[in-house]
Amino acid sequence: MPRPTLLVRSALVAVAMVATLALGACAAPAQNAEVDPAAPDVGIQLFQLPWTSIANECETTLGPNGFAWVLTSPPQEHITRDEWWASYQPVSYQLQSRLGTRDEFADMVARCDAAGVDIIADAVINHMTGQDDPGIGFAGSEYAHYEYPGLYDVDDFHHCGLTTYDDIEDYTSREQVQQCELVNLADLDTASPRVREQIGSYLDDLLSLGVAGFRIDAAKHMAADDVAAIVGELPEGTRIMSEVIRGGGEPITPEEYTAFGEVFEFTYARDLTPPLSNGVFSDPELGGDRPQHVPSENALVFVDNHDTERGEANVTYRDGDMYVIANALMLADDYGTPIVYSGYAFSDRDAGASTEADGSVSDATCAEASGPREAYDDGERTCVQSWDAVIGMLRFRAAVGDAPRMPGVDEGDAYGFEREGRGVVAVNVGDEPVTIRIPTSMADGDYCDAITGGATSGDAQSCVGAQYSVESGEAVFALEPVSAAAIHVPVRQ
Ligand code: LM2
Ligand code: CA
Repeated sequence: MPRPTLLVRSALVAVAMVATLALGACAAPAQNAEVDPAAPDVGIQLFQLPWTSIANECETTLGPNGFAWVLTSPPQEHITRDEWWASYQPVSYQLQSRLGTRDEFADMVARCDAAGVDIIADAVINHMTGQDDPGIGFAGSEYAHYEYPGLYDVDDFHHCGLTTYDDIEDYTSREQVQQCELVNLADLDTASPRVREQIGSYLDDLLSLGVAGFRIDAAKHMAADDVAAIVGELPEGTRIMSEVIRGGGEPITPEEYTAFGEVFEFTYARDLTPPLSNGVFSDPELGGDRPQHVPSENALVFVDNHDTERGEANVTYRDGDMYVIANALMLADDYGTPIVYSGYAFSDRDAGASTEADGSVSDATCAEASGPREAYDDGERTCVQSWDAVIGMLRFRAAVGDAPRMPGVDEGDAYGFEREGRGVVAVNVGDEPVTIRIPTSMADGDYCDAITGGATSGDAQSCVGAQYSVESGEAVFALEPVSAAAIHVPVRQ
């Protein structure tokens, strides 16, 4: 679908070109033929952001800057509690939550679609709330186990003896992982035709509003055959993103869930981030699929998400420039489909997003943000989708397309690699400046740094931020401590 913003952008480009020529700024290297941009593929998880705010983000930031899709928080009616994780305790399949109403959800999908951005809804279908106090909840609603009596695999409820979240990782058998109650949540019997039908009509309802697909929450806790049967009834082309945490010694593997869609590849961040603290980089398996990972076409890769930023993630918004580096390396890579994460600052792991007096989550805008802050107040949005570096790396990705990732160069605490003939990325994770030279078949000449703002026009003629050169087949980057740089061939708007 053509994007309404294209015309506006071309007009801006034309103005910028005239201005640049008038100023006599250096011209782009003539040898580089322009390449057609790769189709946008990068997603953004907008954690606990209300539907009306997401709609605005699509129009102002996500569409114009080339994000392809948004992962929302769960839209289902949920228990009334302040913690963010109330969203993961649904009480019904009505689209009414503290993130917005059904009408607001529908409006968001339509407006994002018009901006060229797909909506992926987080579908909590493994369980309903385990909370049994019918006095709490949205007015006029009942708890699911009252609303849908008989949906549960009652026999499987309490025999596991697991009571805390940490216990999940201690499951040892398939039965425990898939049929036992997850942290006291009422596990649905997803093998039952009636349950499948009920879940299917919920997903159909979301599709009728125009969503492009679903994150399948807690997919690991449902047999792959059950998920396959449920999503197999959905229209062809529905995107399915299963959350299957890869665990050491776990009986359930992400590979079981790739037959019907993509999976979140948790191993990716576990490999990507340790070198950021020890400066010891080594190339992943290049030129194909990676060991210990699902095939690239099935892989969703991320630096962190709402769970890992509260747990295993080595790098989060708190790490400022190092977080930028992690995102830059991910977005420069040729493996998987990246999903960038954008949440809010917290010091209490349970703290929900800021709310209004009526309990609904407050609207927020990211129009002003351009990079990480030194410090955040609790509740402040991180706005990663608006960071210059992230937006610059989306342009880098559009420019490099499917060019292969070349062998990396390691220089002290710096590291970088070329996407053959189209772009080069370099990072310095140490506390000393480093100059790193990376062989490239890009034409000699000067290039604008995508991390610090790119070019004022689509033709890379005048740089907003830093400029780096390619000399005699080497891209040369003089990098300050904890910084990143990325250059690429010009890309058509
Ligand atoms: C997920 N993926 O598989 C979500 O990404 C994750 O955020 C969810 O956990 C989990 N699965 C269930 O959907 C979150 C949160 C938990 C929270 C649950 C349920 O990380 O801490 O558990 O949502 O709201 C909470 C309490 C826990 C309690 C449980 C049941 O933290 O102590 O268990 O509710 O009342 C006694
Ligand atoms: Ca289950």
